[in-house]
Amino acid sequence: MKEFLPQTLNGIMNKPLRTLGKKENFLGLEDRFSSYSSSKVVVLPVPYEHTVSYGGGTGRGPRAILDASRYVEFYDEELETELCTRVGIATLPPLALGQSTDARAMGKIRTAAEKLLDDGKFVAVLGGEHTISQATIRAHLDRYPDLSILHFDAHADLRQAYEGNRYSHACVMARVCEYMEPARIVQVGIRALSPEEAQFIRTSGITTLYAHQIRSNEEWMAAILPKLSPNVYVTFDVDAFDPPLMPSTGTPEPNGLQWPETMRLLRQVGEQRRIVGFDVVEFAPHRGMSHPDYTAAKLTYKLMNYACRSSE
Ligand SMILES: [Mn+2]
Repeated sequence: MKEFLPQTLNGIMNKPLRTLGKKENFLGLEDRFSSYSSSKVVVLPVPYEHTVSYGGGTGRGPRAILDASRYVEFYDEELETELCTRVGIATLPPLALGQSTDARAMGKIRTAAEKLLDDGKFVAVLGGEHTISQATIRAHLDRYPDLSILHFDAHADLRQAYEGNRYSHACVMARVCEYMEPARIVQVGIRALSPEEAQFIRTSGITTLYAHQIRSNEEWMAAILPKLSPNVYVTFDVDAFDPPLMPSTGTPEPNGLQWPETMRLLRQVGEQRRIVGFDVVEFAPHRGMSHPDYTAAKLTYKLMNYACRSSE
């Protein structure tokens, strides 16, 4: 397989990096809280949509999350902090991938994430389809060699190929397993997979908490932290959530995660490990239905809050 290699920055990102203003950026922040140089957190929108298998629309995901985010309160009552004015959150324009797909697109996404990490930023990626995570995880692994992955999803995403494409969103964790040991991956909320994927889970050393196990064991969370290394990347497919909470995704599956238990887990990980980066992917907004947009925006800000707590 042709590996996705870093690409040159020319044409992918403007230099110096342009950021979105108050009317377009995450949370609707004034310049002094959202300039690139003064911000610790950088939002990288990646509207990549190429291998839809059921419902489409993930290409519109980042814009809808940014639009909804202006209604999210700056203050987090649980952590008693106003993160955005304290550390700064810059939002980049959507990554310009042109007609690039598959390996070439992944190379560009990896390069963009590496550039932000080189600048000392905390990278928050907004998808786009899940495919993109293989590139952003790779960039973080290069920076944090002990990296482990906390993967929220309804699907195992461990197929070798789907509809003939190894870069399908249904294959993203199989691609990740080609460059890091499966034992460093913890999957949560899984409830749709093939027999081959189930067999891989039994034999590879990956940790998978199926939705039915979560529902039958109140202590399910205790199995997760021991599997995570000090530095953790969170990849969050929004279809991990229960469809009434998150209907705006291409392949909604019943029996999903609820909001309070998900926040409890993320808070624990933020307190006991260091969350070094994350992505929120597979969000596909429905016109005329706003609550999922807001939920995705709130999830993004909560992830930032829990992550920045761990870096203090
Ligand atoms: Mn999924």
